Amino acid sequence: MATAGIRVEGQPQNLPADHPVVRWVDEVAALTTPDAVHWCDGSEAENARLCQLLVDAGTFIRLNETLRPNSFLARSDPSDVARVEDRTFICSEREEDAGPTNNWRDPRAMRALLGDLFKHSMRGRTMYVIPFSMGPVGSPIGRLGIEITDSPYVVVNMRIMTRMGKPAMDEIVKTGEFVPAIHSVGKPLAPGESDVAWPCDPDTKYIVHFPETREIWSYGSGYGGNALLGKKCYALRIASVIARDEGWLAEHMLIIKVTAPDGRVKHITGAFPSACGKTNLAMLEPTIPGWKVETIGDDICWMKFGADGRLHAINPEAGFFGVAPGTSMATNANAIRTLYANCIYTNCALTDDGDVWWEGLTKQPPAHLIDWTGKDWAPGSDKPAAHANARFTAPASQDPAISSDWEDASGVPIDAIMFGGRRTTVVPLVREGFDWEHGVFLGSIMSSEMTAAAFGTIGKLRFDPMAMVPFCGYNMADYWAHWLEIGRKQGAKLPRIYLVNWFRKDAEGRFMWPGFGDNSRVIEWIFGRCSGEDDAVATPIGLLPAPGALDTSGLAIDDTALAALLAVDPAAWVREAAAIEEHYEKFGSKLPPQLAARLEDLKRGVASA
Ligand code: SAT
Ligand code: MN
Repeated sequence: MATAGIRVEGQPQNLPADHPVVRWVDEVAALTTPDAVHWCDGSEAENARLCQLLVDAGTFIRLNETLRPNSFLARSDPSDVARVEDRTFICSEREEDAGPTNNWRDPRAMRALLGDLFKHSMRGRTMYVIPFSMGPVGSPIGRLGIEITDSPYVVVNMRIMTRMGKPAMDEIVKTGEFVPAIHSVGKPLAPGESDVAWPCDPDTKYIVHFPETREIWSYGSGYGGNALLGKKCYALRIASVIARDEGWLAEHMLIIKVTAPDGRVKHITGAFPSACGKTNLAMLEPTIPGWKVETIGDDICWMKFGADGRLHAINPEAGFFGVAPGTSMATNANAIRTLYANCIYTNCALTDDGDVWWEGLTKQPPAHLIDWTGKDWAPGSDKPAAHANARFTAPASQDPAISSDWEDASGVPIDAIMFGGRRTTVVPLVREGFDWEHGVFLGSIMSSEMTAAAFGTIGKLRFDPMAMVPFCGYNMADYWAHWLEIGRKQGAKLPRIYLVNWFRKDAEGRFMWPGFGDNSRVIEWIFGRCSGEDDAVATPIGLLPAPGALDTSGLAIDDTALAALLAVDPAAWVREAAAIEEHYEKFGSKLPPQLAARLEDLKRGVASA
């Protein structure tokens, strides 16, 4: 190795010294100057050793072995609690290839800046080399990566979230293909300097993507998608670019398998912005008798055409990095059951008997807790005990609702795609696109109302097309063009596309639709449509359930509310169309003409309705 003097552990025997992986690891070590390099094999023994190391360092608290076997709680630095979208960069050669929804920096300038930031950034630490596979190892839809990190917390999380270790490295040696991802918490240690429990750089963070060379560099944060680089950075931002170039789709979608009472099966994906209950929907327990929903994925979906002309999907991840607050036996029993053991909790509260707690887990909070900042907490406190973005990292295999085909290497054939925003007005409970192109139009106009007073724009629409605004690695308008291109593939048997909205409110501000398990009623209608049922009515905004088509038996919902959930108010849609036009204007001449034409159709349709 060029990095003479550095202790090296676990370098794979089958890796020739001149292999590109070895050269790259040497280069990164020469730049970041760690004390040691550890090549991860993903074994139980390695994991146990790292978890103990994290306990000894004060990063992890081992939870009660009876209540939560082999589980740990971490508390982050209060400045490092979520993804940092304003510090996320797409450094394409040309600015127009990043587009108006991404932060762009010149790649040369960014490389120079990163070179300075990463210089000696791992001093005093161990540099871990994490080989991983997104998707089952060897899957024709999956892909390989290597994350280099100075955070053992990242290693043990990556082991849950991806297929990490020796089998992935063997595949990398065999194929020579991998996306390189470099991560540093940005807190080098001077000789003799003692570490903190959650090292990070509170002032400087960079989450950087080079789409042309398919590289990821992340500096300054140890949290979630900033640091677990297989997730948003690779599986969405870089993979969306690869997918564009290769003719497939990398999407921010859950994947479910739905089984009807008569045994017929359909697979459905769903794209929803953050905080719309994606994990809940992925683990849904239907309220309509005889129906079954099983989980394939809760966050990311990679879809490729199979020989049958259909889109086949895999979940590239192996775990759930779910929002803990609000998760309970009432809202998501399967998630709670998934958490019985072998999980990592971050920024949850700690109970006196060594268990975790978060707002919503139980109706009554415990009488005493240690909150996510490590301070005593009692009910009535003006601050929540768990951080609002507290997370669990849980193996997907522990989900009792996991589908038997969730690791099918060739993917599951997709019948329907759902898009959904969070709209209290105007947008109906569900509608179907007239065709693929109109479905892409529906995805491109997905929006939510801004609720945070901090934005000073309550009620203003925020458009989040396909729930991909924070995750598309290239120009969003080119991404729409790619979706349209997918629809033109010769011999394609395309999924139907839906736009759903669980969040309508009445004049009193009450939710009009019960949501959760009752969303199975909408899924049942979609299932029927995909089986050729003719129970929709055409409106200017799409195909809506015909009267009586939605099964509401046993639901306490009156006819007026149901009618309102499925109504099209022309005046409101004229205003909506104006907002869509403004949203589209950001993309200038890149906007695909097909989408502009669909907007004109909508305007014409609602004007004469
Ligand atoms: O932190 S993650 O990017 O993994 C989750 C999220 O913010 O959506
Ligand atoms: Mn997500």
